[in-house]
Amino acid sequence: MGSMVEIKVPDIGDFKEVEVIEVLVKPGDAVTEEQSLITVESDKASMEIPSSAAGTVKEMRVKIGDKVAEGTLILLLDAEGMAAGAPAKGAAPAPAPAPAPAPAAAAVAAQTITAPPASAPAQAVAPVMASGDFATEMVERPQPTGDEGATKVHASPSVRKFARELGVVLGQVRGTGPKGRITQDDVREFVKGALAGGGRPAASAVAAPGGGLPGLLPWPQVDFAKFGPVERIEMSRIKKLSGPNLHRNWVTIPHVTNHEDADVTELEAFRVQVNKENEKSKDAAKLTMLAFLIKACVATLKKFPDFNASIDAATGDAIIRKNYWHIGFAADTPNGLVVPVIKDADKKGIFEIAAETSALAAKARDGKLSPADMQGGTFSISSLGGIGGTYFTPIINAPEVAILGVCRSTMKPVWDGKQFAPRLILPLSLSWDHRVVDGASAARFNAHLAALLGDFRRVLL
Ligand code: CAO
Repeated sequence: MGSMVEIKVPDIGDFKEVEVIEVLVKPGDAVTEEQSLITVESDKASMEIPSSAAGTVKEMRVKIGDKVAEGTLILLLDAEGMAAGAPAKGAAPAPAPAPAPAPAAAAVAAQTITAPPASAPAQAVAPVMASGDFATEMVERPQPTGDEGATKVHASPSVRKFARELGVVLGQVRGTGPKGRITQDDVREFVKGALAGGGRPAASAVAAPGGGLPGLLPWPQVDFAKFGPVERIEMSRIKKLSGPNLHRNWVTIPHVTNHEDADVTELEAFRVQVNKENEKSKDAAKLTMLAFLIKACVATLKKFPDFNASIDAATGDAIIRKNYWHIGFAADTPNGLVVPVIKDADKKGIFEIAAETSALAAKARDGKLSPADMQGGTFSISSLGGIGGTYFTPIINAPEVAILGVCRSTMKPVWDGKQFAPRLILPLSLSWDHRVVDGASAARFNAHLAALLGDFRRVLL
């Protein structure tokens, strides 16, 4: 048996009095911590207010159309696993008395909990995590997310997320909520209608490649079984989540990829030698090329800060440079691609980075990465060096603006001015967002990175 807690509107920044436009739960519903409870809207933005505790909704204290402000009681929650009086996560340090409790609530030990502040910036994260694992997501209207097709639509973050999960282009859905707002039921009805046929091919209902873009043909509907035996394999959860994110990034970011060769002859010899020296040591992690690459990328990003940046999603007209260097690396797992992040790579040594990448890669393969392991990246590296290949064009991991693809180093004859000498050449491929950087800076970035890898002492300069 839990205790009764009050969930209130947290500090919502500049929004003094906002209207409740959606109530996402009802009495009797079980809610998890951080699950969205209501959507509020000002004249500029809509925002979901999450729960700061898990439990069962006992009583709603707001309805659609109510005006709320910081401190307004949203609902009473029969919280799970909390002794009465124990502070919940996100609780105000000194619980204030519940304002005018309803008789039913007054009978129990009411406890005030303020939902976590909604001011933390919503951030798209690594592919598998993108599309809304954040409880609170600010949506400026009109918001050019690209998932609406050509039409501006009016929908809350949870409805947008729901539509994205189903691959529905919101621009094609008719909203029946207040002021034409699209509700979850509208999306559901749209999908039902599309699946039932209704004279409309299902492919036009879902965001098949090019969905919502004018002039593009619907995705071909082919009965493959007519031509031979087939097998249908459900995509893994990771693939289902990462696919739409990769698709959005590939379609919406003007990618360009610059290729470069780095001469890593000395660096590889050094790496092999250190690993040999530490062969018998239990403490020293095995040094990997990836760890050196992460360190060299941080040094290069410091010199070219626009590559360690994001477009200001709220306005679209500013670049946010990040003064921290969290480097994501693509990890291949049996279930698909994930991108764990080495936080503060600038502050870590190469042994530490090597140990951390191998621990995170192992965690990824076991499917045990936590959302925190994959958040906050500022730049990514996708290394296929252990597998092979020459060059490729990696897809930028939005909202980052660049990604480095690395292939397998091979011995090549390189002209040294007098003769061809055998050198170990590492192929680098940098994809970058042409809205933020340009080809000249990308070429300089690559040249600098290659120079650092060619003589790693330069990283210290
Ligand atoms: N050139 C030549 N050899 C390389 C190399 C390179 N660029 N990079 C790694 N290798 C070698 C390593 O030295 C190692 O050899 P030894 O065992 O003899 O020392 C071997 O290849 C295996 O390395 P690894 O790939 O297991 O380890 P890593 O630290 O280099 O990479 C990780 C770790 C997580 C990046 C890797 O396991 C992985 O998942 N790579 C795939 C990433 C991916 O899928 N990207 C595509 C994204 S787009 O779909």
